[in-house]
Amino acid sequence: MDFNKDELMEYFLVDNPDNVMDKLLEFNRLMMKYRSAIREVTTKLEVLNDELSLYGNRNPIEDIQSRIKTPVSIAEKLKRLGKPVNMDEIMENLNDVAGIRVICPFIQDIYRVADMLTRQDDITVIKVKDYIKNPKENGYRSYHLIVEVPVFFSDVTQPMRVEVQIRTVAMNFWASLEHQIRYKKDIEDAEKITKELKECADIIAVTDEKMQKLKDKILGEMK
Ligand code: 0O2
Repeated sequence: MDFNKDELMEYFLVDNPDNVMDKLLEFNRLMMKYRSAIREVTTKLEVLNDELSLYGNRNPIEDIQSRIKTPVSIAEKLKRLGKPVNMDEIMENLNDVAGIRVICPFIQDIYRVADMLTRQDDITVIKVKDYIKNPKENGYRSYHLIVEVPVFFSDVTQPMRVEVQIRTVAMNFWASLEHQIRYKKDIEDAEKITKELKECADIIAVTDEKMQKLKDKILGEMK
């Protein structure tokens, strides 16, 4: 991607060349806060995984990945929302600056982990999108939560928002490949490709259901 100087200044939230350093420091501080929020939520998930693995002899969480949105994506999303690009607008309008992806073996694990996380006293649920019960038109399946978690800094306790996407290994397989080849891209023969990707998503969903049933049969529903 090529950016001119004005775009670069805007993307890094610098509104005046005289305060570049101040703005960069402020931006870094905000990103540090989001990274801290990721750590808080990740630790909660790791604790749940450790505890549940003691009872069930298997891990309900296979992997936890996280990322902070890049400055360019932050600025582009604010622009898409018709908002000015500055720090206050980030905190106010963006729910996914801090993102955590939780990969579970089975569909049941997703709801168990989501339920146990959201029942914790210091977690506030801001939004839930169940793209498993209500898949997107293109076949995308995943359970999305926006949560707020208090983070304790030296001088203040701040509620920070984190997007948590929870999905099975199979859903993640589809979403990762679809993201690489299709999501948000203009492509030729889009209709046929969209149909084929949807077919793959549906096959994967049936497989997930079957694997869940096999697991219940062999290990029991509570494990
Ligand atoms: P990236 O590049 O992954 O960061 P909202 O602001 O919550 O009302 P939004 O942001 O559209 O609306 O939320 P939604 O629908 O919950 O989607 C958020 C994220 O889910 C996306 O982030 C993707 O990571 C993922 N996602 C949603 N739909 C699809 C899809 O069809 N395919 C794939 N592969 N991923 C999807 P970003 O920021 O759009 O993208």
